Amino acid sequence: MNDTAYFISDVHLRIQVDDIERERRRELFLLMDQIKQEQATLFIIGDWFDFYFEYGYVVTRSYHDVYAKMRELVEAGVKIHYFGGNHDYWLGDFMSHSIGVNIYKQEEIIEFGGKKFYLLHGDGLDPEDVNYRRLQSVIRHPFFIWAFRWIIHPNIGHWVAKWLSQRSRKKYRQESHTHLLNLVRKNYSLAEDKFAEGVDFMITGHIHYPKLKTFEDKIFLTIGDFINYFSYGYFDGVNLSLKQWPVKQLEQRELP
Ligand SMILES: [Mn+2]
Repeated sequence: MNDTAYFISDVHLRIQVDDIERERRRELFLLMDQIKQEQATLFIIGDWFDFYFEYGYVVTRSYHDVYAKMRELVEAGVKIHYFGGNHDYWLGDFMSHSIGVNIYKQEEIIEFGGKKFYLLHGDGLDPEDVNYRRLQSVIRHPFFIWAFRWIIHPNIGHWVAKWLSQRSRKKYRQESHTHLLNLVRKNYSLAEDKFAEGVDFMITGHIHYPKLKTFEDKIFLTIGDFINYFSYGYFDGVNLSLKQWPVKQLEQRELP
């Protein structure tokens, strides 16, 4: 173990595995191999999975290779810290005990390599997004989770998830850079509050728009995604930077 770390978010690993998804996983696993070789720490900043729910004895079969890869890293001594996003908030025992990942359901300040990292996926940060906040309080309510687990058949749960994810994908493609950059900027005042409290780096995801902004010696980073940008945060023990994983057979957008 050393003081280097990778920050990945918004991979949105899909329930439906097609050729593009297989290629995306191949690239992700190469990046994970690099993390393993480097004996770095992996921070997942939410929406690693497009849909994630544990039903006691049952887990989603489309992710079996991903579970195995995560386990491989853990067994090789890599620490994985996994912050739930709006798509994979329902992390449970399987992830923490069977895979051996540290799970976080809320924002957290983590000290690593002598620095303070303020980490969170970043959904629900926009105070104007009243609808989302309302939805969030329903789908994270213990009663909803209980009902989803014990009343709705897992296949139906997954169909609903697939349908919802196709809808949000369509909506996503229509969003302009100006709009996304505005969403990013809304986080700056929170970042500055945290910096005043002694935090060195604030790292989020969710917006799918990679952006690193320096505030004197502090840094705000929103990671981007592993769908269009294949971007990630890298901490070398001293500095935090925004990088891109060079994919071979997939389209890759340049950093904005
Ligand atoms: Mn998200």
